[in-house]
Amino acid sequence: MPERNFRSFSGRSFLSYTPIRSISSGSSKWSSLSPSTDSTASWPTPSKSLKGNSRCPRIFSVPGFASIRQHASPKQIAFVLAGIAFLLVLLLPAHTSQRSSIADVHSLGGSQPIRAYFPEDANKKGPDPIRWLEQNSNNKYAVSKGLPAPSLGWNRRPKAALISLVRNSELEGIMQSMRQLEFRWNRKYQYPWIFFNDEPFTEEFKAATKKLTSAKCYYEVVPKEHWSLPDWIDQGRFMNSLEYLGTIGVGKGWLVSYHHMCRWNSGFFYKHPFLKNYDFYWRVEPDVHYFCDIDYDVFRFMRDNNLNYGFNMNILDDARSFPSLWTRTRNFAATHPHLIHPEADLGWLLDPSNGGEYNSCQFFSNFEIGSLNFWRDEANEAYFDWLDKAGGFYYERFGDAPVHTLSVSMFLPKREIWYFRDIGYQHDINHHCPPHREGKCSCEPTRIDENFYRLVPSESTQRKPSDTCIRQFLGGEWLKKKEGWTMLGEKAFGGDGYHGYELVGDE
Ligand SMILES: Nc1nc2c(ncn2[C@@H]2O[C@H](COP(=O)(O)OP(=O)(O)OP(=O)(O)O)[C@@H](O)[C@H]2O)c(=O)[nH]1
Ligand SMILES: [Mg+2]
Repeated sequence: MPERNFRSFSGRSFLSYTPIRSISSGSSKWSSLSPSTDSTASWPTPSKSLKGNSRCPRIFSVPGFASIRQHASPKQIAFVLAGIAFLLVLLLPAHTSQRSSIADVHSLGGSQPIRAYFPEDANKKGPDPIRWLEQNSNNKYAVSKGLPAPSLGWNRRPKAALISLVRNSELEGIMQSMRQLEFRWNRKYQYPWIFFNDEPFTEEFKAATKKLTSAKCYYEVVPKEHWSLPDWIDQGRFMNSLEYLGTIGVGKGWLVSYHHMCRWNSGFFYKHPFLKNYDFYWRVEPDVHYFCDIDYDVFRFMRDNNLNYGFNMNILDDARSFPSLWTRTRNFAATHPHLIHPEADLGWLLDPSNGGEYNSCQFFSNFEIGSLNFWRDEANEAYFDWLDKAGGFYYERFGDAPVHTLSVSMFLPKREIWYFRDIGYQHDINHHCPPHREGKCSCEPTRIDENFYRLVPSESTQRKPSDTCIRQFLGGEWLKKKEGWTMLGEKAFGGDGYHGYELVGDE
């Protein structure tokens, strides 16, 4: 029996001050720094220095410095002091929360982070994200007004940004998303916003978005070669598929721009030259909602815990948009076994009741917090190229959500994927609201299985897997059914067949 993969928080405050230790200036430590040449001739005597000689600052009159002064020139001492100051800057924690007016107690309350089940020994490897949350969900790294967090040193801020692909015409929508994310999180952390567009942003767009944040905003145009039909695509065949996807009603599949967008989000956004020096991103779409206060630095969380991908909804996609995706992925895996991560777990994406085919589960990628370096890695690049050369972004409607999901699952171990259950979020008809975050969210908590098949049209004959996507991903106890329950029995009484679980998800 696997252990439960979640832990509860106690109600105590995790706020802790780290006193800065004083640095010893004992002469014995300094003697090794003494210069071999005698430079005392150009240096004032101790008696003079005590009287405050202008060439000898008062600090040097501290006992112990006298002997240093005899052996070191002012230049050398200044050099050493500058070195110490530099080290102090590096070692100082890069946060200013204690001076901030923001609540300084950890605020997860009864909220329980859930980790996917993976073997116990893998669990022991590396850092513990749950402990990290216990210690840092008090706005610890919040940036105080007028005091930007230092970006040097071991504790430096991650190079990270909020990124959004958006049209000029979606200004109202992106303003709505920004207002909520700024209020819930970024006003405290002030990560920059980077907006991308396939054409230049208007002055109106720039002025209106800048007004909503005190963080920096950047406006970037997508290079033409990242947003146009590649030369290996047969235009006639593409036009036919647009018509076909339109006829059968696959979401926006008839729009040329939609195909460019899915391809860009799958394999190009992380190649944009402006992102070259960034390591992490949070993807934001227009017209989405963020319901809950987020009281920790999500980018530090990702970095400090070696996490490479974060999601908050894991749901079924409409399988008609990618008929050949699984066959092509399977062929890729078979021909590139060396690129598959040794601890990768694709099991949760395969449907045993359907010959081990892809079950169409996907991380709903309009919400994504991830590592740019993961996408830039050789394995993902080879996979994207494989799909791209096959034309799947144009002859079908390969979405960035299933493509990202398959990539993440092939090239990362599960312990590097994080379920941001605590971040309440809505994209159109799908919404997620965490339980037990009383006073922190403006939404009604949802079931863990809430959005499972909402993207699949009700008339669709698409086969649904026997367990919901999020439970297949989490595994372990999340799959256990109540004794005596059967799917058929539940359906006979009008249920949808997904209410037999022992763990309801509001624990
Ligand atoms: N600049 C630009 N952005 C686009 C274009 N097409 C889509 N986007 C952006 O890409 C993201 C996804 O596009 P959506 O049309 O919302 O696609 P979706 O989320 O699958 O569809 P909905 O469920 O209708 O929201 C959004 O941030 C859009 O603003 C385009 O042609 N140009
Ligand atoms: Mg959208």
